[in-house]
Amino acid sequence: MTDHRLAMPVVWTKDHRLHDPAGEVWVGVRIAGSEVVERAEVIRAALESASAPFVEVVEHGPGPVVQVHGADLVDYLDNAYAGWLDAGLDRDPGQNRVVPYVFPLPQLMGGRPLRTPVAASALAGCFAMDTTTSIGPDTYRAARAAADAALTAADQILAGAPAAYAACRPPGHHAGTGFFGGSCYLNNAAIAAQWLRTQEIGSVAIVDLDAHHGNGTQQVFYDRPDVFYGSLHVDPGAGWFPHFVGFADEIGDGAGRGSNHNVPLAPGSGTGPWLAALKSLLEEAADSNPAAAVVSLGLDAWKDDPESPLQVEAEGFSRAGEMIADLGVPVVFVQEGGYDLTQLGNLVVTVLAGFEKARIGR
Ligand code: SP5
Ligand code: ZN
Repeated sequence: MTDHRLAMPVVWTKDHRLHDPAGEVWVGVRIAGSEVVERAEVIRAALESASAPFVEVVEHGPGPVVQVHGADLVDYLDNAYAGWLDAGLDRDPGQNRVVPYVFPLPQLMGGRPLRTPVAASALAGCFAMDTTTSIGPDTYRAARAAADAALTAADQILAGAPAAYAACRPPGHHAGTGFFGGSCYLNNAAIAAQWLRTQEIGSVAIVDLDAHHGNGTQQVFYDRPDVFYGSLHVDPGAGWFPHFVGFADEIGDGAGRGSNHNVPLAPGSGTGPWLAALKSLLEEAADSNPAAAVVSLGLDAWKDDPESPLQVEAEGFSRAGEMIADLGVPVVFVQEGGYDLTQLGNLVVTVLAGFEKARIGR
């Protein structure tokens, strides 16, 4: 643990507590799950220990959210739990969270337009990419608070801060324009990046350090040249979430061709290969000539994280912060995954401290 005192503004909200997934349904079984309330609490404790200046969350309303997500997804997230209760599914069969069971796969639909299903149980499958990302009574309010935290951090750099951190929970990078999943509901990093764009800041580079590929962020910006997306993550082709997306040949489409860069890493990869991949991503990000960067700060590449087989050590996270500083542009750090509750807070501070130490004297 570092003794560095953090200077950058940090945004944290107690409203994350409104979202308690109560475990996750994985391979049909409700398991404890890793995306727990305590995650944001250990992060807060570590930021306090590092004397970081806390900034109040500013509500931005739904406007910046629907710049990224379809109104149908946003309405669904807002109303899904009420619809679930109306259908009585909490009493029979006794499921107190929204969990999908049937999915309108493209090959099922045969190109026909999706009809909105009457059953609440079926509606969930129109928006969810997996069964693990349950919706509870106030999940939507917590997700909106997380987006507001990211937006508030973005406002800090617009006001001249060299960097700001948002302790977003639930995380966001798996959620796309019209779907949610992977413990994510609204894509906080994408919402912050798009917000920076609408404030006429010039192009934005998103660098995603989470151990999993940010399939949602990639999808949101896939055909756009004005927002670069780069991610290093455990190889989905080696059997890891999100399984279907995150391969090296996904380079963007149309005008966005060349603005997407994935570096899949073999399970077991440690600090050396992880930093080498980050270096190449940051070089590509710099080539896009960004005016600002958004870092999707997952800490689950940590060697003891229960959700990823990557083996990155603490020094790697410190060095990552330094390398991000070398981009030389303002940075919004947005919290994503990270599930080792004993180290998560320390690792967040390690990255941010690495960044600040490298920026001293600039
Ligand atoms: C934000 C983020 O890091 N999302 C990652 C979600 C990955 N979820 C995959 C679910 C796999 C179930 N995990 C079982 C772990 C047993 N140790
Ligand atoms: Zn992750």
